[in-house]
Amino acid sequence: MIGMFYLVKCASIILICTPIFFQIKVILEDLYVQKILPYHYTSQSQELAHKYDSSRMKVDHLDVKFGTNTYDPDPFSQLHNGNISRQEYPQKENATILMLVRNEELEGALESMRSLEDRFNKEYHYDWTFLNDVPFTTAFIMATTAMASGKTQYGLIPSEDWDRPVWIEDDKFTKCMKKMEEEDVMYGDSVSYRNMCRFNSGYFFRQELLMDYDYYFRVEPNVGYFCDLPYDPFKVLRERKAKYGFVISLYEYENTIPTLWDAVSDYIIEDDGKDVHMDQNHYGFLTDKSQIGRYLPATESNSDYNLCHFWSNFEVGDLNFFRSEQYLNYFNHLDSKGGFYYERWGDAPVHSIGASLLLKQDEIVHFDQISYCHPPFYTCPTSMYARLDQRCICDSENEYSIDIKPHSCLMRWWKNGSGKYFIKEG
Ligand SMILES: Nc1nc2c(ncn2[C@@H]2O[C@H](COP(=O)(O)OP(=O)(O)O)[C@@H](O)[C@H]2O)c(=O)[nH]1
Ligand SMILES: *[C@@H]1O[C@H](CO)[C@@H](O)[C@H](O)[C@H]1NC(C)=O
Ligand SMILES: *[C@@H]1O[C@H](CO)[C@@H](O)[C@H](O)[C@H]1NC(C)=O
Ligand SMILES: *[C@@H]1O[C@H](CO)[C@@H](O)[C@H](O)[C@H]1NC(C)=O
Ligand SMILES: [Mg+2]
Repeated sequence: MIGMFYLVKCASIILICTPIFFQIKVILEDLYVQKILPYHYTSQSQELAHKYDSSRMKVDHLDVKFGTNTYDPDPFSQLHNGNISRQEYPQKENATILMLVRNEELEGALESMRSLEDRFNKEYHYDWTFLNDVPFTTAFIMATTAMASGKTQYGLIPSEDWDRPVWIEDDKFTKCMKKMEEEDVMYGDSVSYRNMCRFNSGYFFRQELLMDYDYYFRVEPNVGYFCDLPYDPFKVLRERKAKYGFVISLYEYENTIPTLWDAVSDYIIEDDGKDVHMDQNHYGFLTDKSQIGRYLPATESNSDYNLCHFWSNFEVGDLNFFRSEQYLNYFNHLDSKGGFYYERWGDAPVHSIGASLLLKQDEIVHFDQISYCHPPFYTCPTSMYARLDQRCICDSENEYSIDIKPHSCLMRWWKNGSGKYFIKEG
């Protein structure tokens, strides 16, 4: 009976990429903690489990890698003599993997890390940078450092880069948020989600820890990579002189951004051709609404914007682009309208519109052979040989495989963006 439930649950979960381990853990906790074992057992073992934390949980042991599971209360004592050097990959780019994450998402963070390490980073040892609006716990730091093949660093986001600015009016904000909640807007009732979106739109690239790098690779907790990466995406950007790379493109929910396009149009008029060069950019990708094959745009929009955006939970980008005066002007213009709070503007449309307006066409790339999953959607190479060659674990014909589904903007990218080509073939 339990086995049956477990199997059914796993089978449905495998389709998307929510870590199976997490599901199992929840089920086990349910069974053992709440239903079978009396409470005092768990509290006793909790106590025991944490008895030696003060000597074990030390951040200064961080350059040590665990080789085995160990019960030694001080597993570092013999190892920690300061000479554990990791092999450097010869052609490493000036880049870091970047995760904004909450302490309570540790397991999801590890799941994502394990996947990216296996599929890519174990060969390269790129640094991992973690950002948080509250201090990371020692447990978080230790576990993520043990999972990383590269250096890890942890940054605390200053309040002025994260929290609601004082010029957002309290009453108006509360009223707008309430309205969005009533209208069932996705994350419409969340203040922290708004902070996160504004941070990702205008502040992540200003964090001190990122000043030392040219490129970043954004990773979220609970994502996965279904195939070996066939190339170093940082190197692809550098060699092509590109500034932004994506894998999935979708239509945005218009009710999160009712006036975003007004703000953008305003910005374009004000810019007056200084930074926005219509003859070289991807304005057509943002505005074309024609039928593609059998498909009209999946969502009707009330402005010229067709709602297409790069799904920004995956991004590989050039930090210098975001740090540029051009992008900052664009961001400041949008920010001044208050839509990050009075509405619920996401960083995905903000990055996508910014990149599409300010970058030249060949400065944005679609990473065609990177198989990526953020529930509920994923991409998977359609070529069987690519799937074998890259040890893929995905089905390109499944309903969640998004590339050529009606709610994907990829076909529109092929038509009105940079066209269709294969990165490996140049
Ligand atoms: N530190 C921190 N990270 C957050 C917060 N809210 C969201 N995030 C991170 O921001 C990213 C996007 O959040 P997520 O919940 O995945 O949103 P979704 O993918 O749009 O459903 C993830 O990397 C989260 O870990 C927050 O309040 N604090
Ligand atoms: C660390 O190991 C390397 C290579 O084995 C050696 O060349 C180096 O001298 C060692 N450094 C220390 C501080 O022991
Ligand atoms: C890496 O990038 C940063 C930011 O652009 C720059 O300051 C630094 O000099 C670069 N490092 C190397 C080794 O090129
Ligand atoms: C999109 O591409 C098609 C085909 O090349 C072209 O006819 C159309 O004008 C483009 N749309 C925009 C808005 O640029
Ligand atoms: Mg997410």
